[in-house]
Amino acid sequence: MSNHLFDAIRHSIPAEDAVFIETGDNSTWTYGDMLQWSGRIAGAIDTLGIRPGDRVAVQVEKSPEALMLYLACIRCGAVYLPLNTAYTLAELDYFISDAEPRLVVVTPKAAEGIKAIASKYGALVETLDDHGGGSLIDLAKGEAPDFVDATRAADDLAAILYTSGTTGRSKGAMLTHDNLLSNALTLRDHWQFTAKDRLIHALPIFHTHGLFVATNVILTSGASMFLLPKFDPAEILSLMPRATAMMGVPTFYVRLLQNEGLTRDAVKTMRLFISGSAPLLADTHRAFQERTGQAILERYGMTETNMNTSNPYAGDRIAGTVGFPLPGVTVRVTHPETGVTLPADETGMIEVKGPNVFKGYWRMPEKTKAEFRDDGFFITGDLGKIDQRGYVYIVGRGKDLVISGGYNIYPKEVESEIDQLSGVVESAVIGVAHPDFGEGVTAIVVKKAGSDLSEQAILDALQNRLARYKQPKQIIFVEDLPRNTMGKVQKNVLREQYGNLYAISPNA
Ligand code: MLC
Ligand code: AMP
Repeated sequence: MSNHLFDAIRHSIPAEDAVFIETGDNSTWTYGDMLQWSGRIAGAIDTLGIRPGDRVAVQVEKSPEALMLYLACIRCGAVYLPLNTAYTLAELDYFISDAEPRLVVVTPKAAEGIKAIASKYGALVETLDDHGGGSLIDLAKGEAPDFVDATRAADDLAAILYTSGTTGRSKGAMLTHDNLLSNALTLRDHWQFTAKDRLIHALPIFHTHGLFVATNVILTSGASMFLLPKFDPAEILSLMPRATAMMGVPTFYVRLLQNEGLTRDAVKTMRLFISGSAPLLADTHRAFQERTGQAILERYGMTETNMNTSNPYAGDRIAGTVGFPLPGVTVRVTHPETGVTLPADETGMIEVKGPNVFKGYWRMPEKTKAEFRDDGFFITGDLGKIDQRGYVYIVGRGKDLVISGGYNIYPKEVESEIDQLSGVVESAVIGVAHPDFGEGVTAIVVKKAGSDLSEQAILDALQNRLARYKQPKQIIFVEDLPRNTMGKVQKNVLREQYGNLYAISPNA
């Protein structure tokens, strides 16, 4: 009997009284607490009748208990399905209808709205609040701490994470126990994490970065982390003298640089700053190194593949590159149409193969097939090149995607919502360079003749339809959208035209 991922986590525990989590308000969770509470919650889930392979959808605030719920799902064999706390009810309806979870765990304030949706699909609803209370925890308190883990093989599903689709609705990326474990072990070794490390964890825990990269690396190292509810530069700077590492999106580094407290002295216990999820500007990399003496280590990954490449731990961390393929991962650059592998320094489609690559999209065999080559390589949709030394560069995107503060937004989804409004002929949503978020979602809208639709009216209409981070930072009205001879909207022309909309500050 073995549980592929959780057995490895157990095996990495240095001692039951070793610290796993410290929160901003100084409460401490040991590894023994982790075993007990993930066990009790696993027991509660099991008592509710959830069986291995059933999905458990979770939309809760970040807390130690929320991480225990993730681990509980792994232990009882349920498939963990985390959802962004910013999603509106309209967005949640789709995820619940598509994934058909047996159980949905939400905050008490969201419970009423969710119950109406969950009942349509026969799902149970339990709650977990921001302070570690709620109906699920009440059930867990009545359970024994020594849950017997469900047997799960390497290829069994551990999680489904939804990623937005370039066309139509979001797709659920199916991640197996071994996708998560193999990547965590590779990263642990590559970045030299040990039980002595203490990570600053200020990322959300509903995405690959905060949930798998950060949490699983800490668990498989037997290390500890400061689990912070959100990114707050002052709090992070005050914790830094007790920490050794931080993982963040580029916006973290841009905002830290705006703080005078970021000095060489402030980071003297820190051995590693990691950035990913969006491009880190070479200027930010240089400014950070000048200020702190430390070179940010940039890596590249995605929901479907976990982490693919990383700059070296020892060796040149080159600004503007995402480093080398990780051990066990093969990366190639191909001609986007023919699939033929291109020589060094030529730009094409980045393709990836390895134990990190997901099993496919949930109930979408055709979409899965379309994104894999016959020899098993996954087509990432990112355009890049590999130089003579083997460093990988991401130079653009073959997919129409905006990345804002590390969150992905598919323009098509925003355009569909805007185009439905009366008074709108059509719209084009683009990402425009933004000093804080990297890219700012921007909508270019053509109104019907005589319509008095305003920017505010459009934003108001989107309020309950789209998560806040997907909503345009600016809306621009135009007479026509630029089109090529095939009639396709030329987004590159729009990106150029509005490139200076959010003036970039010199140190951004
Ligand atoms: C918040 N807002 C955003 C936003 N985050 N708008 C656009 N893009 C974002 N990312 C909105 C808020 O709703 C608010 O709206 C306004 O912007 C300002 O909010 P804020 O208080 O400044 O935002 P904050 O809470 O500080 O969040 C910013 C952030 C956060 C960058 C810290 O977005 C974040 O933690 N991002 C990390 C995302 C992440 O983990 N990505 C990993 C994906 S996995 P208003 O108007 O109401 O005030 C992946 C694979 C891989 O990509 O390789 O890792
Ligand atoms: P997601 O679907 O949220 O997992 O986002 C994955 C996408 O984020 C990738 O396909 C890339 O486009 C982008 N990404 C992740 N890391 C980096 C990076 N270091 N540099 C540039 N883009 C990145």
